[in-house]
Amino acid sequence: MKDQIQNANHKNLIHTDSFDYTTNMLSKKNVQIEKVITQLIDFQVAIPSWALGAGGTRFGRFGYGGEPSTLGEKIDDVGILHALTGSAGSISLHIPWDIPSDPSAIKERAASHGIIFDAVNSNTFQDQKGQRKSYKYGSLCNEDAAVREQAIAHNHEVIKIGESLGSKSITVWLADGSTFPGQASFRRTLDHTANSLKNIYSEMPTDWRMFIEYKPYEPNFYHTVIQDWGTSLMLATETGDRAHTLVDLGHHLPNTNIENIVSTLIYKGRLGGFHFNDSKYGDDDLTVGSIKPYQLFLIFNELVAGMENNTADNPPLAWMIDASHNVKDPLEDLLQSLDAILISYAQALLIDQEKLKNAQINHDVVACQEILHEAYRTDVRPLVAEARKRAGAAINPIDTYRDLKIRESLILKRGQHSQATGL
Ligand code: PSV
Ligand code: MN
Repeated sequence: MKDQIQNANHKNLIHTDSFDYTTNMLSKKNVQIEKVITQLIDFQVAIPSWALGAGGTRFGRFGYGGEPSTLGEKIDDVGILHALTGSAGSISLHIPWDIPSDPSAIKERAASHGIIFDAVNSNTFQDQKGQRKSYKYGSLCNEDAAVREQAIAHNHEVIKIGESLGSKSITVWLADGSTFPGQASFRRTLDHTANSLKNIYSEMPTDWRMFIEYKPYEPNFYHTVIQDWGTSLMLATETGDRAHTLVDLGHHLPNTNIENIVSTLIYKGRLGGFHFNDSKYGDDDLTVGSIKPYQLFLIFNELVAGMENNTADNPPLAWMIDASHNVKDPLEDLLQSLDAILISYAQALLIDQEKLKNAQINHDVVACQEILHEAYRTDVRPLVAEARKRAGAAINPIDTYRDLKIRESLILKRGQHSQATGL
């Protein structure tokens, strides 16, 4: 595949000209282009094992031919994404959807694509076949100690599976909460959750980190135990030094200032990672950058500035895409998301942080806005393409994916009706 990608790159007649133009223009503005390109090459985003098949809504699911039906095939698909972009170098597994039956064989298969294992995700939001206790009324928060113990044991098991693959973190997302007023005690469910998280943490290897994800509603519609970043931060702080808040872009009420949250969490050294997606209304899980690209840019501005002024020693961030839906080829969709992430990151890297700081100190509001727009309105796509090219990946991943007829060959190999595990 590497050779085919290089052949496709040779046929691209526009890239060199547009890269030359961009380099010329940006170097006159004192941008350190080589530094930006290196940062883009180094930026790696994890692909979730559950986004490789067609997603669905609660009303239906429309399959896409050639979906991966085993964990090995999912890893091969991430391999395709990584070969085309150079920036999808890890996979994040959801357990029990993707339990490896032979961890060392799976590890080897991933290594053959240059892929490592990112955070493992536990699942106590669904009941599994043969499960002793039900999570219908919550898991780590449940009033019944036996349910909590089962959910804690599952998280310990997930950590063990992660260890066998070389993962270094666990992401805990809880659906726990209540759907009607009065159904549950806010205080007791929070208390049970705090104790359960501490228990999970106590058995985590010392070089592991725990990411605590928050979400305001869904599947519960009245109250969610970890409803917002404040609750997540409070729990992370109580749980231990290696517990952090995870921000999923779709897990906010409309118009929430997510960039402000990001900045505050880095300021406190407690931002663990990110789930990228986009949304119009709720947790829509749409392609990154498809609805609010300016918001994504503003978030990256805070990430870049925050990590450059990392006074609270925030550890390196874990990046993951958490999006899937019904109407696009899932691999093309992920290619679009990866591109959108790198474009926003590149734009944020162009912001003259020193100039912005001075304008802020001088209360020059117009200049502040102009500085941001100067970066946001720059067409950075040639820089992102150059980073991919230098990483041995495709200048234009989607065109190359289509030219190489990758979906067609996956359908030939796996059939029209193969179905990926997951939601
Ligand atoms: C929940 O909405 C979430 O964002 C969590 O990260 C889950 O693990 C993931 O989606 C998959 O359902
Ligand atoms: Mn998520």
